[in-house]
Amino acid sequence: MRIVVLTGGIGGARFLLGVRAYAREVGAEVTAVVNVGDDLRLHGLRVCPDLDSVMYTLGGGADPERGWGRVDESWTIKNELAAYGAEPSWFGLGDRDIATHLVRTTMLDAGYPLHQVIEALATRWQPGVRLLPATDDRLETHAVVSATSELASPAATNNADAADLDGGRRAIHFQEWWVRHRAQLPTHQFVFVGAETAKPAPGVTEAIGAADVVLIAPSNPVVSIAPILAVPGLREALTDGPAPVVGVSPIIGGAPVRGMADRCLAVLNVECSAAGVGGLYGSRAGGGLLDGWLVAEEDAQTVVPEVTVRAVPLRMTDEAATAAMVRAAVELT
Ligand code: FO1
Repeated sequence: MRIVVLTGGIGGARFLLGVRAYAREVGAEVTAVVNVGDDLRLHGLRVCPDLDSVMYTLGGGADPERGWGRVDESWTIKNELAAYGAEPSWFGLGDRDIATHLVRTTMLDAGYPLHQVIEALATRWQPGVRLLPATDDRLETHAVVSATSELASPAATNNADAADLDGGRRAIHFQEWWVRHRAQLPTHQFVFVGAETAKPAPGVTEAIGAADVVLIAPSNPVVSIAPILAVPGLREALTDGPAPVVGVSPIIGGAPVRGMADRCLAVLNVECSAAGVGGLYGSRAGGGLLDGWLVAEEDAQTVVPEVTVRAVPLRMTDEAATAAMVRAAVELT
């Protein structure tokens, strides 16, 4: 059996622990197609938070409390940068983590495409699943916010990409919106810069075409899954492909399992509920994505037109509980 998982964020990385455990039970192969919209260049380094979260989590090197970055981390370089007054001070890279960014940036600057760089990094971490970035090309999630005085100038944030737009609006990088402003700014929309010309990374559409089932992890639908689907050809590979597509709800009882999906859904005027997110993805029969939608027992009444909905325990308390969710998702089709 071949399983493809669309994933991003820390919840997505933890879901993959269950996918890998289930795959080992049944002898399946897993390909994870990972969001790159959170990626950024910082202090000259290319940082890929979602790819690294998956790699460290599956490789046993993630910090269990923070969910991002390395366990047993030290912060000497961060403190040294702060002593120079180097911005941004609101986004910290740990010393161990920086080694990953150094190797990655060196390889990218030498001309290797991102998917080959990830393959090389994964030889150390042995994640047990094939990791593919959604695209090798630049695709960055930006938030279009009201240009209030809370926003420092682009120079002060070291965000050369922050763009002043018409009508007193400004587009800021996702990480500035998420980490610096904790998703609290008045926000009009998200844009996926570079998406129009991005191509799926080699292997992505092929993996989807050869899959027996495609799972959408319980990741943030707006800033983790939507940037993947924004890569031209990727959504079509899912909607036109032979494999059933089953999503797992990131919302339980009207609240995100973790993170700030509620703030992101509000920007799109989508209700923060299992039904709201299921409706956002939509049914494959109706031109959307889903054949099946796995929700929590609390949300057993959820209806998504033309989608098979099933309710099971949906908390990823440990690997066995998560593997049971994955089994339910696979068996839903
Ligand atoms: N999240 C924070 O809240 N503060 C940070 O300083 C921070 C640094 C950071 C460095 C590397 C990395 O891979 C992730 C990092 N994150 C940090 C997490 C990240 O901002 C988000 O949680 C993800 O992008 C959302 O999936």
